[in-house]
Amino acid sequence: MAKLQLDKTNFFVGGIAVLLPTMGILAADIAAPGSGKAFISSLKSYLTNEFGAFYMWAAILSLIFCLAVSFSKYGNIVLGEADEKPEYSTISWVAMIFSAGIGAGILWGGASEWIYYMSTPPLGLEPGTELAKEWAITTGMFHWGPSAWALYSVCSITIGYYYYVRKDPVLKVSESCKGVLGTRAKGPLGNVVDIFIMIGLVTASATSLGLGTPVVAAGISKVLGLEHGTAMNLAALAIVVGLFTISSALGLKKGMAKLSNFNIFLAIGLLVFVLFFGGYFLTTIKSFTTSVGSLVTNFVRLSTYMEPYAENSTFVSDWTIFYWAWWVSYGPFQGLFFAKISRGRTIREMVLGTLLFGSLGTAVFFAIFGNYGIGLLDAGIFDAPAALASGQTSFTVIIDMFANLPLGTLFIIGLCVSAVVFMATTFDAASFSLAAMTTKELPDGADPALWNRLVWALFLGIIPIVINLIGGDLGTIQISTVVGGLLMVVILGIVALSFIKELKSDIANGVELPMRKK
Ligand code: NM2
Repeated sequence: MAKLQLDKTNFFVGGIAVLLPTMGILAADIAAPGSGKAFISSLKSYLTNEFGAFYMWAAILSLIFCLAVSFSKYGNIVLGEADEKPEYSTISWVAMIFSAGIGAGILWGGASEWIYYMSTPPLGLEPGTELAKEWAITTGMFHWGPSAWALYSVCSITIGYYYYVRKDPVLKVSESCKGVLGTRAKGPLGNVVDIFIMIGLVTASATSLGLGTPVVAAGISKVLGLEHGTAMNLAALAIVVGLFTISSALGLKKGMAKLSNFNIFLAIGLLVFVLFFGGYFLTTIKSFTTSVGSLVTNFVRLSTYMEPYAENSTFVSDWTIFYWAWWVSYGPFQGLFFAKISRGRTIREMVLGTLLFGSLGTAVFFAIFGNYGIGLLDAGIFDAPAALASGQTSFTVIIDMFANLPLGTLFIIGLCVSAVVFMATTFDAASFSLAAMTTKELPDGADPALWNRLVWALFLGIIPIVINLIGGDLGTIQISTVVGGLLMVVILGIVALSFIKELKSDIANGVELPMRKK
């Protein structure tokens, strides 16, 4: 096999773009304790305030784009040959979309977001009321709902088109900007796009790790009766990085894939357990029904809600904007994967399947975990909002909440295992993509160099470590994603336009498109 060449520009500029600001913040914080966190929080309010509408429109337009393409006659374009059957059965396709598309974030979000939403609700609702509870579940479903999955799908449409219709496999996502950038996609402009995408991916993964590791750390602390603090967080991070490093060094790619399949069963097991043994089965079913309905009726309101006259509320910037930034940053990476596994499906099936099944799956987490928490609150067993308000972190609150389950300790161990596996597979896939983007020509099916992947794995760990060292909280974790997402929104626009341009030119040139015959 030909020797792989490092793409030096992407590697060094990308690496420096990730390391320099992170280390700068750490150094400033060491020089003047507290300054790192303060800087981050002012940067976050600046960006979410000045560019908030930009993120909001990115989500709205992505969803419109996905629906318009799906319902147009070009939704019938088959990703493959016109008469091709899907490569994977629908069930395994949905499972793959789900296990790739979400991670440890949903374990944290499903279990804890309702507390924030209920205590500081959107739409000027009175905190803690019946209506606030109802909306707490609905809001979670919204932030992990169709607009979110559309931010992934924009990339999978364009990449799928290049891959299967143009038969021009995209290995670096910058190549999916060819329609707009032309041959420049291979020059310095391509490097800029790649580096933006790399920053997005690093920051998005940093958020997944930054939210996932403390859940594991809090779980271990609870089970072993130790104190949950920075040291424990760093230990949990070390476990995840260690697991990932060993498995990549030993070349356990298959092992990782198996682990990730097993994790889907584990996650379903955790959900089923809480649903049936948590004690709030009926409320959960009713709440699921209510909130799905409420999401449908209020979808436009939530999608455009920016609280322009709110005086003290930071709901939209803390949540909606943060979420869109988080999802969009994962977009190219997920889009590539979704396109690859959708061979033999039409664009319509791929997109609507992702939007529908993705949203339903996440909705189930919010309904089940959220209603367990609300149930405990209403029954006077465990007051999660009060625990959070008293200064406890969301991570220990989640663990204390689940400790009330029958076989609570066992459940917490299961939750931690699931979070560790979710994170290790995120590490594996993200470091793989980052290494692929910093390799010049990577033949289809070849793996980038191991050292390159390990360097990126290390970089992925650095942001969460620094956040821990400067005593970061949820807001600190969110910021890197907000920055990364801003760059990605620009790329997403170019990716969507590229698809339109390529399709138009193919139609004008009379190319026979592989359409599914009815
Ligand atoms: N998204 C889906 O940790 C995770 O769950 C990874 C997060 C972008 C919010 C995905």
